[in-house]
Amino acid sequence: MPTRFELHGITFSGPTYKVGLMLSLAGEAFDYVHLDMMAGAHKQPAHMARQRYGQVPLLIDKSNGRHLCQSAAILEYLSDTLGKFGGSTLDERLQAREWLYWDFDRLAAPIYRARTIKLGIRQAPPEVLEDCTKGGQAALKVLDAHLAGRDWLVGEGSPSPISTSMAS
Ligand SMILES: N[C@@H](CCC(=O)N[C@@H](CS)C(=O)NCC(=O)O)C(=O)O
Repeated sequence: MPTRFELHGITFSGPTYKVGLMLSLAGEAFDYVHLDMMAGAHKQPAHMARQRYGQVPLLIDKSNGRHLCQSAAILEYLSDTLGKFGGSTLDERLQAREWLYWDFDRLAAPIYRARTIKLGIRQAPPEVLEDCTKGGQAALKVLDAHLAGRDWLVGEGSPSPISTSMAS
């Protein structure tokens, strides 16, 4: 059966993983296209024309030709169009958005940086690695504290289709 979505990324990319995970949890089959970033494929005109930042992930919605970038914005788009994980009230929706912004500000950034330094993808002095590690640990503590006694960051995890003009 033809799939609606095509995800372009690399396997060790957290943002790519986030989008693939959301598609999987939503039960949406998708095609995955590996981008050879070592060879600079992400900076080639063909990719840049569809992903203005020259990064991964890139998600193509073949049902309407949209090219989507920035993982948090993609998650919101998927939630809007698939009607899943969007929260059942405006407050839940706002809280989910808050966590998405917070994620890239406080959680993902230091953890991804520490990981690329440890993997040797990025060079940095030891104090930078230490700083990133501390930042990541502090953010994980915030997550742990919020999740104490609950299974979901927002809401109770019950199916909560949203109704927007974008929902299909
Ligand atoms: N804020 C972006 C970050 C994407 C990102 O940092 N992607 C990395 C791979 S994990 C990338 O493409 N790096 C290459 C570059 O920035 O030139 C998102 O959430 O999609």
